[in-house]
Amino acid sequence: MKGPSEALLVIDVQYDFMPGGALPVTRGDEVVPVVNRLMAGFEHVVLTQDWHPADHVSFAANHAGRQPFETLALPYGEQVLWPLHCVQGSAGAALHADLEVNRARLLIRKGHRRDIDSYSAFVEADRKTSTGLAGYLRESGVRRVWCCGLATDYCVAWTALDARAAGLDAVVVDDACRAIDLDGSLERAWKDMQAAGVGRMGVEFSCVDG
Ligand code: VGL
Ligand code: ZN
Repeated sequence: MKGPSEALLVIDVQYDFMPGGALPVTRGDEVVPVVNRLMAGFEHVVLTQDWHPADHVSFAANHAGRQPFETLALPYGEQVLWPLHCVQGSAGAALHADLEVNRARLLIRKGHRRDIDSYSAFVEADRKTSTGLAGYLRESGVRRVWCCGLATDYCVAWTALDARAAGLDAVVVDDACRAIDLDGSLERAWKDMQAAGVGRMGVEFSCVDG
């Protein structure tokens, strides 16, 4: 069992990211049993939930003439425009029913401000607004986070990079994630994570005690 200085961050295991969802991640459903198995090895589990208002700035439908997967220049930088997804309270925003949510101590909802997207569980896309997660983990004595869930190249990668920026050790459990992979985004994400000192591990090794 991983002890009090380690936390598992389970990112966005929600129906809209599953096959058939609004922003489907290929084979995204396959992570559910893997994540459950990982969770069993951690006393400290944190979940995140992408949680947007219907008029959110990241939705292509809220910008006249714009299509999903185009990019748009916003005051805080370039934003990918997404299909409507994870709207607060919708069925698609719900966490997967088979995910063992009762193991979690904390659930962080992100992307809830209309004008700012948030891939990262730590800092929103303006790179200024904090979710409070770094402070929570610090006050809880956590020094290393293990990241899994959806999607590898967006919310998982940004979370792992921000964990490093917050002074935490970070590991991504590769086979407990699936990617969107838009225009080479997956390869870029791994390069950035490697450069930032994010570890990459398989679930078998991650389940080994210590
Ligand atoms: C995500 C795109 C938009 C994710 C969330 O969870 O990776 N990606 N919102
Ligand atoms: Zn989103």
